[in-house]
Amino acid sequence: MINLKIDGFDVSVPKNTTILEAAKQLNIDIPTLCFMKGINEPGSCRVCVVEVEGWRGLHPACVTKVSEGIVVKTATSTVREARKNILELIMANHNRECLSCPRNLKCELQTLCNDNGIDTIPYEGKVDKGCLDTSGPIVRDPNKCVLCGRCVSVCSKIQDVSAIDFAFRGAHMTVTTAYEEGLVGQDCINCGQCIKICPVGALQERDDTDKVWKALENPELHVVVQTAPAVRVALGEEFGFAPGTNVEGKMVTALRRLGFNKVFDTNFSADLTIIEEGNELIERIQNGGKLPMITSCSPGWIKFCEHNYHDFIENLSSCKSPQQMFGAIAKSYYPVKADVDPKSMFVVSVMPCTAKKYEADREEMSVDGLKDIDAVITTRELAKMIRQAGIKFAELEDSKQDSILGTYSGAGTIFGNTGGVMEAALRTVADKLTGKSLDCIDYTAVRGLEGIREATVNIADMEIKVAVANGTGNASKLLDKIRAGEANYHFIEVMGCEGGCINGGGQPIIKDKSTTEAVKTARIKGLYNIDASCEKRKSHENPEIQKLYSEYLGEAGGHKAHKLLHTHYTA
Ligand code: HC1
Ligand code: SF4
Repeated sequence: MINLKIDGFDVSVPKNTTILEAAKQLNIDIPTLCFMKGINEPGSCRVCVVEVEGWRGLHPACVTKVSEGIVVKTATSTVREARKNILELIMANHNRECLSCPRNLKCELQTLCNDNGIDTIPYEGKVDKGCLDTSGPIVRDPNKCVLCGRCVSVCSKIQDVSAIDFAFRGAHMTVTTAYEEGLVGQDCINCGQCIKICPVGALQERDDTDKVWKALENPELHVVVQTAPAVRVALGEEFGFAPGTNVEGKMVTALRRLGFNKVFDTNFSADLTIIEEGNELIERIQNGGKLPMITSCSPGWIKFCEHNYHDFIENLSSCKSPQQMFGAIAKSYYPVKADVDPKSMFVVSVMPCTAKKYEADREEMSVDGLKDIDAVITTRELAKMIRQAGIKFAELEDSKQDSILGTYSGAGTIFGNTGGVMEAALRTVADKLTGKSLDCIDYTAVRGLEGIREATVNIADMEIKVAVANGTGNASKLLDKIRAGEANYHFIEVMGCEGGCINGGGQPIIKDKSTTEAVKTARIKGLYNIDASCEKRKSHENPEIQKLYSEYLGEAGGHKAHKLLHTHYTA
């Protein structure tokens, strides 16, 4: 252990610990704009500078390792002056339109400036870094970028995409795409992980709330909404609830108050996905189909596969995602039952995911010329609409989703967690293959936050080998092993974001990034708690799903199901 003193207090930490980490042990929070443990550790912003007695100059705490006996000071007048100066320099080259910035009040730079007494900007010299990139669901504003490099790191190291990088030098340095073209034409998978990690408002999702308001105000339209599994355990964070709190009942009430004709649930169509996907898996296993079958509900993952693992396209399940299945059913079965013209249907999704905006606009995602989904808003955008409508969310009473696309099982709920789609599928596949209703339905081996998890499940005397990957960087590692002949499976679940949809790019911004893992864990627990409390915990036991098949679809994997619920990828 290394012994040192920070701000007059003794602390002992292991060798190779940084001063920043050592200070945390004493509950001293040294500010930084660029540092993200394990992801981005460049020491570039210099906001974390500290003094060390006997050492010349100031030292960035995030990259300076402790040594025996050193005496560190984190808030002397020299340090405070330097920190202020650094922030003033950053602000001199920053678009300071805070009031109209989507990150207003959740901006790390704004907080640092407040905390460090920045009241004027003594320097001039703003350099124009180019236009707003509005080419796709991810909007980039180079004039708000503080060059911390977090987005570059998450995109390359975690997602294995590298759609953005530093370019140019000195005052002209910027984070941009290849040839400075729009993100939409790049390898970008629209996952939005760069938005979540950005300390300022340089990255945000395309705002589709106006589109939804207009539809709600149009008396010619029948506007229905679906909410993804992971939204209900995160939306509350926007209104002061602890991460993981299940605010489903209040969310449904709020959506009714906003004026939606019907409030439905993506959990319903997640159950539907399991019926189709489970059936497809059994068929592939029994009839020598392409294995491993890989889940297809995460649109960031699909785009990643199309760009980088083209040889696995046939492994993808032909099932549309629950978002898209919902839209197809909302514009076919529902209009028949509700006596509504399918052409007057306007289907809105509330998703934790920015890539869902892209998925809804894909050419494949329509039936007979009708788009499955008309507008997608994120959890953050829904919170904004609720605030715009003056709804006091925390005070709302609970209410329940509408029938006939609003009932769900626990299996549909856990889709939002990494491993959840796999577990939901196994619950149904095991019952189908054994012809029994099994009691053992908690497949804990596929739960957790590890990047890749593997298990072998014995069902009806068959050893079914499964794997779960979360974050496209982990998907790369897994698929590379398969390519090299070092691993093989029957069934793989891939989710584009680490942790699954609970950590999607459209979820509430976690302002204190050091709590990210705890927030993810709380949201995951929130969904498993809902699952445990559900009366039905298997997708095939959902009575509304049973009715949909008996009244309308016929057989799982049948002609009608194929037309509405399946697709194929060719890119
Ligand atoms: Fe997801 Fe899915 S789990 S992809 O994360 O399969 O977005 O929550 O809605 O479609 O159900 C997202 C979540 C979501 C789909 C489902
Ligand atoms: Fe990279 Fe995802 Fe951001 Fe695209 S959305 S730039 S893939 S992190």
